[in-house]
Amino acid sequence: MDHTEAFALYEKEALEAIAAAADSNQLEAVRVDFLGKKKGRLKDLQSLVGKVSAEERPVVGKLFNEVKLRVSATLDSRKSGLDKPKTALTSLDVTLPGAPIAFGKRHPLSQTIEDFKDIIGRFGFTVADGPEIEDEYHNFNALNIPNEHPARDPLDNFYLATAAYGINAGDSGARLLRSQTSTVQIRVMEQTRPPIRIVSLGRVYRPDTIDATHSCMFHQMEGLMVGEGVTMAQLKTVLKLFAQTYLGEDVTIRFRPSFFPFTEPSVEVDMSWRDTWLEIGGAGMVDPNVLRAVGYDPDEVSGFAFGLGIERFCMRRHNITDIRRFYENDVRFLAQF
Ligand code: FA5
Repeated sequence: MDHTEAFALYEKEALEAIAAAADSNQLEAVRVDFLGKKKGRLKDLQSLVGKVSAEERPVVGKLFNEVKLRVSATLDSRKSGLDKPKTALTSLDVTLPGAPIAFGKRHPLSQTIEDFKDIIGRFGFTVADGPEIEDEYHNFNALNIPNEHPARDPLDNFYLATAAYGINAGDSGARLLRSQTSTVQIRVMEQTRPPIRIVSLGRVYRPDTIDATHSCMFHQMEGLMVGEGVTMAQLKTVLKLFAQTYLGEDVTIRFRPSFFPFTEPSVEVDMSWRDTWLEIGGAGMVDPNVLRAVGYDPDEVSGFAFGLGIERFCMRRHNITDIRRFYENDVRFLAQF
């Protein structure tokens, strides 16, 4: 047997023996046998190196070292495997007292959404849902926002590359991330006859400049009530009572005349906070054009609608002065709620 064959045989047998060792005692015996320095198989192998010619010796010596290293590395890794504690199942002592586990918490915005559903549910509103990727008809046209309206400007919206959404031939419409939850008003009215009393809570997207009260993704609660004789006085009552229930009796709500294409008359709603006012939503009486677009007769039914910024309510309730805290995922912040 020449030295190449001897090295190969040694390595093969060593690796087999390492794999076959059932415990660390057996593995130690394998180590002594194959890697022991004083006597054993490694010594025999080393003597082969001494027998080759002076020219061959450097090459054969290198081979010897490589084989030795591979065997000892395999042995070390097997040893650390055997040293590991047994699996949790076999070592679990069920009689030991339990260790306290820190429970996770819902995100403050998720908590607010649940609170909103609970409060507004007591006013008789049920929850409806709608897609975050919208077509232009539901985000604009049906809401009385015509083609030339500045709100449709691509710079003020997140339009999507339509090819990515597999738009069918014949459907040339653009798609965008909805800029308001008012889209759900239309989707609900298309499917339902009055009376209607729904809310829809979810994310909306706008390329707004980010600051302490603005984000490019935020949450709104849309509300819609349609039926015979629905009035602006009811709208104001619902919003005032809702805000006071969530924020406390001390909050003052103010209504400012405003304009939305899909309501007439329209108002902006502000809440008192930190000696000033912060806008919390828009609202108004559903525009007759919107009622007609979904096949309702504005002479028979009227309605009110509102869209509230969920972040801003949550900020006031918990005295959070920067909206960006909600999205930073800092557990030190989140764990407080
Ligand atoms: C609207 O989005 C209308 N759809 C509301 C509406 C619904 C009017 C139904 C009439 C009838 P507005 O753009 O004002 O309106 O947004 C409503 C609320 O969302 C704001 O008052 C504010 O509380 C919140 N909001 C708006 N932009 C941001 C933003 N960038 N970051 C955080 N909150 C925002």
